Amino acid sequence: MVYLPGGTFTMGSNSAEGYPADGEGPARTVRVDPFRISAYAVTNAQFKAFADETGYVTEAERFGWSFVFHLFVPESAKLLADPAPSATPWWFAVNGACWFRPEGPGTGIADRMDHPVVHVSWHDAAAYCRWTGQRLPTEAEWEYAARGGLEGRTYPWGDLLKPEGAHRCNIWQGKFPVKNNAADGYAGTAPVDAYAPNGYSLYNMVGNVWEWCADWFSPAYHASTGRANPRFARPTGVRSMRGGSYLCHRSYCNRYRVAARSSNTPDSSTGNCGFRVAESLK
Ligand SMILES: [Ca+2]
Repeated sequence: MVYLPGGTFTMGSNSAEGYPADGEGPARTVRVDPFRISAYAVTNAQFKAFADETGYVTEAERFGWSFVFHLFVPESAKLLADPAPSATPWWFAVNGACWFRPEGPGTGIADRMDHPVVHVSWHDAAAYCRWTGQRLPTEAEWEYAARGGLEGRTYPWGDLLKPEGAHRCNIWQGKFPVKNNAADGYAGTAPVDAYAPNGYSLYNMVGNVWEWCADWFSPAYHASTGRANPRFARPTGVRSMRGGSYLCHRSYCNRYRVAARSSNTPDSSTGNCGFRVAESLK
C-alpha cells in the first residue's frame, strides 16, 4: 500500500481527446483526504488466497459464464458460446470462464499468478475488500493517484503516449479488434508490476485492466458532485471503471487516459476488468 497525502488537484479533462458522453469534464479543482492505495491491481495470487480461505464464489462462477475476448476463445468454446452482443461482437459469453479459467474450460492461471485477477464483478471486488478490511478507491482518489503528482497531463507519466519510443502501458497495437501485434509485449494481461510506475510509485494505473471504483457511474459526475472528497453515491445501475485495458486502442477506446471513464453493471465480469484496493487513514 502506498500512502498518498491528498490535497487539491485538477480532476477531469476538457480535452477534445475525451468522450463528452462519458462525462470526463468539465475539469475542476477537487480535494481528497489522505489515503492509501495499492501499488498494484489485485493479483490472481491474492484473489486465490481470498477464495481459498473464504470459499467465496464469484458471480461469473455462479452465472456459469463470463465475457472473453474473441481472439482468446478456443474454437470449441466458440461453438458453445451465445451470440456476441451486436455492439461489441468481439466479446464471447464463454461457459465456464471465470477468474481461475480466464479463457474457459481447459485454461488456467498457473503462469499468471502475478497478473491482475479478471472476471471479477464489482460485487466480487467489494467482497474481496470486505475480507481484507479495505475498500475500492473513489473515482477522485483513483484519478488523484493515477496522475502521480503531475498536473493536467494525459497519462500517468505525461502527455506523450510513448516517450522516447518506450511503451509505458499495456494497450492494443495494430488493428482493433482483429490484429494485435502486441508491440508492448502483451496481447492479454501483463504482470501487475510491468512497465515503470508513475510518480507515486503506482503501477499500471492505465492499460492492462480496467479497475472498478467505489462510485456509481454517471456522465453528470463532474457537474453534480462536490469538490471535497467527491463520490457519486446515487444508484444509477452501473458502477465506475477507470484506466482502460489491454484492449484499448486509439481508434476504438481511447480511454487509457487518466481522465477517461467507463462503466458496467455491478454483476458483470469480463476478461479485462479487475481492481485495486484503497484504505482510509484511521
Ligand atoms: Ca498490449
